Amino acid sequence: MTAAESLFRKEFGAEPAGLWAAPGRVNLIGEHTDYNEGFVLPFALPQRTIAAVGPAPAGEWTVCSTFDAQSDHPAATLDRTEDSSRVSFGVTEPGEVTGWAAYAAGIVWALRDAGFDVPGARIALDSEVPVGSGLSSSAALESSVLTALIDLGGLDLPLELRPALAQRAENVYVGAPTGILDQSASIRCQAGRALFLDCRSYEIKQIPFDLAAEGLAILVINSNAPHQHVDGEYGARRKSCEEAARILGVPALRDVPLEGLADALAKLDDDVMRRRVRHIVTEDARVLDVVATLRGDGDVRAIGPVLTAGHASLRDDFQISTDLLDLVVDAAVAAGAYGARMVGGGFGGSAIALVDADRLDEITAAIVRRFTAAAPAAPRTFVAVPSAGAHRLG
Ligand code: GAF
Repeated sequence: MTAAESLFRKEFGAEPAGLWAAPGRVNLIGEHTDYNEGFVLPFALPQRTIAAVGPAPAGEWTVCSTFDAQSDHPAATLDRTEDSSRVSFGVTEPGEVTGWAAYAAGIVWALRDAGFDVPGARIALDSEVPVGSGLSSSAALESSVLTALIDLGGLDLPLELRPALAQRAENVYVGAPTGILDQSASIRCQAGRALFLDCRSYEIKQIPFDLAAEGLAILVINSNAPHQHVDGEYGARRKSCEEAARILGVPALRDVPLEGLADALAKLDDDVMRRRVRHIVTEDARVLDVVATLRGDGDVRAIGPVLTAGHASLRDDFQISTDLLDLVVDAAVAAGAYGARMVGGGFGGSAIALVDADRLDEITAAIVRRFTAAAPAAPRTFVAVPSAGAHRLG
């Protein structure tokens, strides 16, 4: 029995009507390009949030979880604890429910705001996605609740429209100005594939991504430094990109082609803004480059240097890496990884490394050695296997 199911029984003294799961994600390449209407290439993790859900009277929702509720900003500091915490709410407006429960209340709000008759529900949540690790624990929570409420209420919301609704919950209800990457990954990814998403049209292509068949693996290294958007750095990056697009006279930075980069940079006075633009324009090109390699007949290992170049761009131009993430990337490449980069929003969280499967232990040990010489605790590491998006378990 899952922890979510046991929690449901304990809290509500009944059996849930069903179980729904939604995964965290790794973004192979395409960081901060989502809110610039560009390209991303995530895949879903086997780690997921599980929601055990049962009916409740109309207009009543109760959520309980194995998360710790003491948090000003749940995305940053949500954590697993022994104790559950429980929050009940009726029809609310953005901001009324805070802490981790805001993600669930935000989904109820966004569904209702879109005109859906959302069924009352009791929801017990447990998550395997490491929190604050840049692996999208908040989107996993949102997507598990969204999928459960849609199924429970028989709501007619096609898969392709779900990520934008979950993003709205996060932007408007929770108040985090994030893009659509994480919710798209959690909802639309498929096992054995990476999701190539155009963040303007929401058009997707499922790209076969079977690394094991190539003798390769993606190692995830969690730096244990919770990534945080609280200090406004994420919002500041977003503003700078939007301001640059306005000055350049384009709808979004996605509209600056790589060949037009030098001209665009020449039109910007501010050095910081030039760096932000250079990252976004080159990052979109890197996504297309990696997709072309994965879809071609060539060697998948060729994506390695593109990943490492993406890290350099996040470090030097977008300026969102940390010393520990830089150290992880350097150590991985020095130990023989084909490429490595930090993933997610930045300022902490995780990095990934593309390695030969038969050198996994050796390369992991080398990274851990370098890391522990510089940090108080060892990083948490695991191999990321491209897994399924949100679905009903039973
Ligand atoms: C965070 C955000 F939630 C995403 O929308 C995306 O911008 C990502 O940072 C950076 O690529 O995960």
